[in-house]
Amino acid sequence: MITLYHRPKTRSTRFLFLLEELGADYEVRIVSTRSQDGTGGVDPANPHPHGKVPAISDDGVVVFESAAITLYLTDKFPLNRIGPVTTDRQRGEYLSWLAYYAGVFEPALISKFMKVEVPRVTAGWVAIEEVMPVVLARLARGSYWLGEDFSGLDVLYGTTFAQFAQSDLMPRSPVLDAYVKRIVARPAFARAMAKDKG
Ligand SMILES: N[C@@H](CCC(=O)N[C@@H](CS)C(=O)NCC(=O)O)C(=O)O
Repeated sequence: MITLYHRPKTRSTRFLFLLEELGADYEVRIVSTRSQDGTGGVDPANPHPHGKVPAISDDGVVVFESAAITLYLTDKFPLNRIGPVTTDRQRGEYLSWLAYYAGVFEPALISKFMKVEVPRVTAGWVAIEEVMPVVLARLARGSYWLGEDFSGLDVLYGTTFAQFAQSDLMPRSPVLDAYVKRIVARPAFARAMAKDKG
């Protein structure tokens, strides 16, 4: 049985979405985390090394970090075909964009949010202004990140764009708007949102 360590309306919400997409058997354990306003605290029940969410435990096997959890879960439920398996030609693409999410995309977004200039060569990531043309070219190729098949990448990127596409962190883009519409129209997304409310 998979346990999702979760705090509503955080990065762990997207794993309600992925677990619903996968049709997985899972339980949700609500934990406290530190909040920006100084309230809250690390929950001793949470196995994440920094007391963050998300984390999952699968019969005692702990996985943390959104990209790792995505890969773990889509590998665990290969029949649902929500992530290319090791023998699939798209596997390399899948791994690359999962790592890009954690190592380039999110740092770029957070740098912009925090108004921190990205030093072009010394940082391992680039500014969001350099990321978004790559992302938009990618999304213009098909309905989802990997083409016509929904994947774990759409859980990560799709939920982030659902939150930020209308913010001043992002360029206005019909391609992005159409992508977000497709993501939030998925029945599993609606189920996840209902569960997130409790
Ligand atoms: N890189 C992590 C980020 C996780 C993260 O920062 N989660 C926030 C909630 S959205 C959190 O738990 N913050 C509380 C804290 O930092 O103690 C991931 O993608 O899984």
